[in-house]
Amino acid sequence: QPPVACVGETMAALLPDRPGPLDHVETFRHAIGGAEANVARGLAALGVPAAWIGRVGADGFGRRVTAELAASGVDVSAVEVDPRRPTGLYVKETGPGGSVLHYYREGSAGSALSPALLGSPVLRDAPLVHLSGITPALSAGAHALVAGLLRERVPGRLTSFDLNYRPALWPPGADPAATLRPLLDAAGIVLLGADEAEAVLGTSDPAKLRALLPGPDTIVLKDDRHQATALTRLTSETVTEPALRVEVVEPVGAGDAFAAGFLAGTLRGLDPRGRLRLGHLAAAGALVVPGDHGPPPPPDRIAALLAATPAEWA
Ligand code: KDG
Repeated sequence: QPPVACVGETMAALLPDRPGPLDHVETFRHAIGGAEANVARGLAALGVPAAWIGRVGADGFGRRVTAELAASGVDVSAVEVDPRRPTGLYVKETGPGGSVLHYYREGSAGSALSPALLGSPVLRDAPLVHLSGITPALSAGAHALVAGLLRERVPGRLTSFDLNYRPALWPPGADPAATLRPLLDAAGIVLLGADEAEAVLGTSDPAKLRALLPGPDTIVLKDDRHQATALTRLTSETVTEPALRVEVVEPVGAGDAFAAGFLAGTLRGLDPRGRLRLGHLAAAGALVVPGDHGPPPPPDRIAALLAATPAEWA
């Protein structure tokens, strides 16, 4: 079975050992992070073969990215090593208002993604290509790759696009809405948070969103951490499912885990409610840890919760 292809930049991540301003932090844990690779990891944890396709520098951070993804069961056979550019990096700062990611990724190997990748065999055979709104902000070449993948209609191939709006990444003078809207509209499955929808599309009203984005078969609108709604075109059905209540430690990565669960459910042929539930289950695992990736839910718990009545679920 060919792996799902998740395309984007993965960085080294430095996670502080305590909350507070960075100038007071003495010790950081070396981890890795990147939205699309987080999805690949989440898929692999749910038993769905997944590949991460991206670029790293010929440096220790890059070797760490590739080794850690491979150790998580992600196919890294299509990863490119750039001898001239460094691996990107982000440093997380955690405070009472939440987490801020400080990026050190301009001119990184990952930001030099380009349509040269379009011929990659892993991409050609993938049943699903997963992309996000982070990549088009990185460079003109990265934007062209994402646009090319969404435009290219390959029979039997699904595309999914997580809006992942990161205002800090867009250069001054850029128009993120004008760039992102056609990309969202070209995808088969779109995932977006209500706050991001407001910021980029000016609305989080499901009917208005659908009018702005007539293209996707499925739009998944996530309302903060409380619920998610799937708008499916084929059945014109709208299904809303509440999130699981968990003790949140740190939310970064939960959206990616949700996407992994939703996509795994889609590939397994679950109905929209089951897809949303698998998304919430995977997200719950990421919410209870300080890093981007939580422990995968045990398969028996997944099976029980997918079959739960509404009262047992929420
Ligand atoms: O979704 C989590 C990501 O935000 C994090 O892993 C870093 O990819 C990242 C980004 O660009 O923000």
